[in-house]
Amino acid sequence: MIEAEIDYDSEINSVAYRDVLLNTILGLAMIIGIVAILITVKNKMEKEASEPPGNMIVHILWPQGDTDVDLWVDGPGEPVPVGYSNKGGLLWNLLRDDLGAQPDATDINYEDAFTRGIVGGDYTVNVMCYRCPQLPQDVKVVVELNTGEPGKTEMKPLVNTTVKLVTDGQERTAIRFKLDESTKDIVPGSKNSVFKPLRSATKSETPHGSSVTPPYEH
Ligand SMILES: [Ca+2]
Repeated sequence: MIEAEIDYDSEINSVAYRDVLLNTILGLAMIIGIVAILITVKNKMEKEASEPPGNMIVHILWPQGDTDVDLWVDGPGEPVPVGYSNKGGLLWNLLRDDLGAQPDATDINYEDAFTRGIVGGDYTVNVMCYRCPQLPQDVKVVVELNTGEPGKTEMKPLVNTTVKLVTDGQERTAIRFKLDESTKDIVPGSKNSVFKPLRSATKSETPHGSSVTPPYEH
């Protein structure tokens, strides 16, 4: 009886084909998995980037140039007004102190401050010419409130005004108002700009650029 001749070449080719196919499928699965992870991370980062880091938000913006304007804010329960020498309070945080054209990634001059939570009570927003070689300086002041549920952003505009600073060292009150915690809005008739000094109310009179690290902040 003659045994059937085994086709070893065909067997080897078949095994090699299965290996290649398996590796290809595994490779594709890995690529799909990595792409899915990257898309998830990207969406998470975009979501986090679009959410403001607080509830009440104050932006000040002044013209390009080597001019150092400061934002000062005060609110209910804040023991000491928040500004460049006291960046973190109980209610407010100043995000950064813009020094003008000194070490800066962009030509834009702006400062922002944020509250943690929506707290009813009296608020004050001041601007000050710390170093203004060019005068006058028109400082745009915008106040917004994020009223969205946690994780959602729903911005409500509260104030949009411009303050003219005419002398070096001048501090002016841009806006004062009372916030109603239940309506999440300004109490009608409470807006005014009667001057209330904030910088002089701080315990520290740290001069700009003198004592705080990193060196580009003060
Ligand atoms: Ca400043």
